[in-house]
Amino acid sequence: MNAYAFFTRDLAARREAVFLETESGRCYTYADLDRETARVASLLTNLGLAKGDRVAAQVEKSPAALFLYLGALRAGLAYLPLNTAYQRGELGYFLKDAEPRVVVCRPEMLETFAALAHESGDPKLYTLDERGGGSLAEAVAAAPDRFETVATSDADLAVIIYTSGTTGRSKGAMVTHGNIASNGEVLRDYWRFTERDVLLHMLPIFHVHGLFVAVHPILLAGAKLLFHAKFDARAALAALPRASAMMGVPTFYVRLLAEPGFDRRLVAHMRLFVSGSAPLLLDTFAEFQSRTGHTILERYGMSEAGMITSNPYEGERRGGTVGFPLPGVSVRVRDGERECGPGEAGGIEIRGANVFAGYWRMPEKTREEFTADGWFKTGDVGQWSADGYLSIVGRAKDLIISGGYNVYPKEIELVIDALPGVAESAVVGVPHPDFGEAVAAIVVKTQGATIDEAAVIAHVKSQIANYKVPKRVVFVAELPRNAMGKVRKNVLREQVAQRVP
Ligand code: MLC
Ligand code: AMP
Repeated sequence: MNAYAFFTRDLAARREAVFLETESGRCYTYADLDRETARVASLLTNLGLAKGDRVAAQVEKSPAALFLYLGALRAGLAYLPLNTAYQRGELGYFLKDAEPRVVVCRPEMLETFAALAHESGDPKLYTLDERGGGSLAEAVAAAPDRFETVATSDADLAVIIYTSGTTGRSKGAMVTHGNIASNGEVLRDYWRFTERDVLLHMLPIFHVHGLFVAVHPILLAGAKLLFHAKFDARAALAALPRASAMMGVPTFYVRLLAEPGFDRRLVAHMRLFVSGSAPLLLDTFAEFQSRTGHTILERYGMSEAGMITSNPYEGERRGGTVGFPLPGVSVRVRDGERECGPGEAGGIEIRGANVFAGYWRMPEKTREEFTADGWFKTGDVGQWSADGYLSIVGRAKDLIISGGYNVYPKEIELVIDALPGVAESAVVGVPHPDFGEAVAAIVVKTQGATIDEAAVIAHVKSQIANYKVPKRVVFVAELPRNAMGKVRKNVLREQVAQRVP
């Protein structure tokens, strides 16, 4: 079934209910949702796009941006959300790889996309600004507001999400209608969303946390979103009295706790706080509990699989763990071919209707990431407790998670190494009070080179997304290596940790 049709199957009964309210108080009902997504779907279909064709968007968060996603879903097209921090080089790769037929961008990026379009199959370009204006808005406004939702099967492609790779090359995770429909329903039930809920939505909508987890259960429940363009602790304090639930990355909770006004009284009426995308530190978990009386519910997920495990709604929410496998999701922890017992660390492998269909145009890579018996290897290292709670104790993949965004060291190292005066570099993640982990670079200069920290930072900043830019650059005479010649990143991490931030 088409996931949009599934999410909105009870829409007729709640047309006048509010689906989304913006920061400025503008409300969109479920009837508006129906009309706006119909317009988007009509426009895209009338352009000649058909099932499986890609629609890419690099736009600011706005109701129109959300309707673009849901309209594409409704038309059976594959939506390709792009982080607004991505720069030209990153975007060029995604467009070439995914070959979208339509690209929607911010007005100020039109020239960049026009230049890239020539090398990537000449997609039709539209603009959309943060207020919902632009050429897309004009075209959508003129399109018919009725649309018969395109029938799709569970296996049909709904979204492609690019995740960085260990080699520096990004992979497009192919997420299907069946994946998002099943995961959305499981989360609505597990976290008990009903039409009485109001979710404070401050996450970006170009990754699965803000786009799927914080939207699909709301649609299914007929609940309401308080839809803010971005996270801001003060704005959250002002909005929380009207909310019943909130979702965020750990940095949101760290920043809320830094606000003196964030106390028990302000959130006494709240039903649920959910954290994910990165590890929630035990300190944050405990401080939140003592300050507010609420226990944050931590869950674990990834682009390739939506949500995988969750702490319970009722029962003990245990800090430092990500809870139990969600209904319909199988999780095993293995050391090689052997299943690990409680207390033993191993690779987390998963199976279920939530698991994606593979990497876009990378059959080899897809095969490598699945076991012979069909389980997806997450690349995370986990451990069971005796009573069945899963903890994430490490990552097999060489990944840094900063403020909930993933950064692969290899990608940054390649950029730094290209700078004249750099002989080689190593990038590691180090503890950071706000972002959990921060990117740090260790650089070896070529003989006689005069580059400094500012030069390296400026160079990286000019090439790739800002959250990937090292917060600190340290110069060393040589990189520590093991007997195999591999850089000993653990050693570097310890050496650099004291010097950040
Ligand atoms: C911003 N900056 C960051 C950063 N975010 N640096 C490191 N890590 C980050 N996450 C830097 C910018 O480069 C900029 O630097 C400066 O901070 C200010 O930028 P900003 O945009 O004003 O920052 P701010 O609004 O404070 O953003 C911080 C944040 C944001 C935590 C609110 O990063 C955020 O919304 N993160 C959520 C990420 C997310 O949704 N992840 C879900 C992935 S899905 P300069 O030098 O340029 O000024 C997933 C699966 C799952 O993981 O399980 O959910
Ligand atoms: P992404 O590829 O952006 O979807 O990020 C997915 C990765 O985020 C997972 O593979 C984990 O490494 C990490 N992650 C998500 N949730 C948690 C969590 N609660 N605790 C620790 N790591 C998490």
